Amino acid sequence: MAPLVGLIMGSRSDWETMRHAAETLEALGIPYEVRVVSAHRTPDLMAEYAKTAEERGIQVIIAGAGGAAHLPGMTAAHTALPVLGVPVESRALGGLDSLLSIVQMPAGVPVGTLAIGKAGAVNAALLAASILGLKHPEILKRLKAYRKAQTEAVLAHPDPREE
Ligand code: RP5
Repeated sequence: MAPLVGLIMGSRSDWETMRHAAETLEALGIPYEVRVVSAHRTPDLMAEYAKTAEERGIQVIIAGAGGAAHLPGMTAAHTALPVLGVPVESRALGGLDSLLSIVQMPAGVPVGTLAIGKAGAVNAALLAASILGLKHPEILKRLKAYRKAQTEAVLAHPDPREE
């Protein structure tokens, strides 16, 4: 099936974080493509990717980046598709730099910004599923089943001391 989600990241070094988005998309049966697209190192590729995503059938873009993390915002500047930004934890500042770079978009071009690191990557995939679920009932059904299983897993093990 043609990819519905474009999963992009600024560097191969972001994969350790962004693989959690990929794994969550797979768990929900959502077709996606994955690419390294850097706002700084490959600016022309970034613009081309963002400008052509919609015509290629992509409906949501998840963009992860760290440090001076321009990728989500610059991607959003080139497309009207929803862009979900994942701040990757940086060595120097623990990802606070990434978070502020992504979340503090000036009015006019939004990026839906998630938490720093793994939680943000997982939640970006879940939020993408919610968005896609508006017109893909089978994805909404799988998202509801995922949430139900999560709830049941917590309720089944109420004692934190048990193995
Ligand atoms: C950003 O610079 C990337 O998103 C990455 O998080 C960070 C560091 O990249 P590398 O130097 O590890 O390639 O563009």
